[in-house]
Amino acid sequence: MERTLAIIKPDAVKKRVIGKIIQRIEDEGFEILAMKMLHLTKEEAKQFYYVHKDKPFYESLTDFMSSGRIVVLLLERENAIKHWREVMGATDPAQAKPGTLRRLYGFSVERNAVHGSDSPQTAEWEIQFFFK
Ligand code: DAT
Ligand code: MG
Repeated sequence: MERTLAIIKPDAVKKRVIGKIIQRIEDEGFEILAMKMLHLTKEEAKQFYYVHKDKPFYESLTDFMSSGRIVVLLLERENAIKHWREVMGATDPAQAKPGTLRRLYGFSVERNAVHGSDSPQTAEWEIQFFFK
């Protein structure tokens, strides 16, 4: 069993697809171990995305991530990290495979509906960030 961190981003919350995304999470065999809704401050968004601090999209991304409520979920499943990234699809919704969450609900490479950890180390850090 492996754990990963998922986020339903502000665009998906505004679009009222929280329920559809959570249904998909359960249908894909994930156990939801913890879940909460919160509104990140700009500072918190900057901390969470610190790895991207030198990227040109850092300011815009952290503005977006602090622009509204999000839902954070601690998920468990076999191969959770890789499987959740497959269910999300590619970062850019236009490149994501049909049926993936980003293809279904994402709007742009920045407003792409959902987040998922990308490695066991990142997952551990991100889970600690939200669920101490
Ligand atoms: P992922 O979320 O697929 O792990 P990432 O870690 O490379 O992608 O980037 C984190 C987030 O930053 C991504 O979900 C959306 C935003 N982002 C990435 N590349 C971007 C770009 N070229 N322009 C604008 N936002 C971008
Ligand atoms: Mg990433």
